[in-house]
Amino acid sequence: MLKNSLLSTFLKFSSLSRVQNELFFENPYEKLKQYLEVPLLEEQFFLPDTESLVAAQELFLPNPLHRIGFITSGIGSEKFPDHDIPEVVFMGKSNAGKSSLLKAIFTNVPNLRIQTSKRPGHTKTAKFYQVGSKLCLVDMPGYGFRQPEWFENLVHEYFKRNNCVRTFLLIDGKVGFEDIDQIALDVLESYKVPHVIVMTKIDQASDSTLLKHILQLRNIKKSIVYCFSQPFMVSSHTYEGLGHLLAFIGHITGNIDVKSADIKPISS
Ligand SMILES: Nc1nc2c(ncn2[C@@H]2O[C@H](COP(=O)(O)OP(=O)(O)O)[C@@H](O)[C@H]2O)c(=O)[nH]1
Ligand SMILES: [Mg+2]
Repeated sequence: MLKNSLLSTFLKFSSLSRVQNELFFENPYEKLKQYLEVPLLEEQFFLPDTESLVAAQELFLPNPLHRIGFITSGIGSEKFPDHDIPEVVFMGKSNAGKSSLLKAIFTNVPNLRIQTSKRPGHTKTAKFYQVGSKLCLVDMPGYGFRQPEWFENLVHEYFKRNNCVRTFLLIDGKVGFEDIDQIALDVLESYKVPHVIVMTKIDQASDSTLLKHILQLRNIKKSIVYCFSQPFMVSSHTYEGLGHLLAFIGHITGNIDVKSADIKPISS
């Protein structure tokens, strides 16, 4: 089977053999394709090869020369790091799964604790995590229910800096895209920040629900300019789809050259 051959290729490539889970390498679109006679996406632009998936996994493995960890948190620019490392930021409704995604990404980093919560509104500040000197991931408070009163100002202050190369807008795969997410998209469009939609919790949604929500996104994307046309799908619990997402992050931050990708890394 494809996933077994991917797994053995990974073991051959990697000196670290720290496989989180074979689902890490899976492309969640594959299992949904079988239900449709027309392509699910007009085109799938981002299809990393195995080498890129392996490189993506290794980018998020720490070593003495590549420290991965928390740097700082804050609600205003005086607390934001003063560096010129490319940043990607995770935004989304409270409870969409932002902190869980960070936790999954950093699963191989010992002693890095990321708080997740069943209670919406747990994250109150922007939290910055460095991946060596290669890139920085930012966990934002959620919008919507129990949104902190300083949220809008925080977003404004954050985007005033020029570090952000891409915003990941997380949508709960069981819930789909809601009116409040449209407001968030409009805000990102107004800041002219490139963004991409990530469907989370795909382990909890049935295939038909996921299909419905992916197709729903097709209509939304017609009216926007800065959104990458391919949504990602991921589970932070099973790691399904995580490899593709990490390869994308590696690519857009100029750290992994994914040959087939029809998007420009920041270095170009
Ligand atoms: N089954 C499942 N649950 C998830 C996933 N991601 C997040 N959750 C759960 O959703 C809740 C909210 O997650 P959290 O990451 O704190 O959301 P945040 O408010 O966006 O940071 C927690 O109970 C998580 O365990 C996922 O991929 N699969
Ligand atoms: Mg959170």
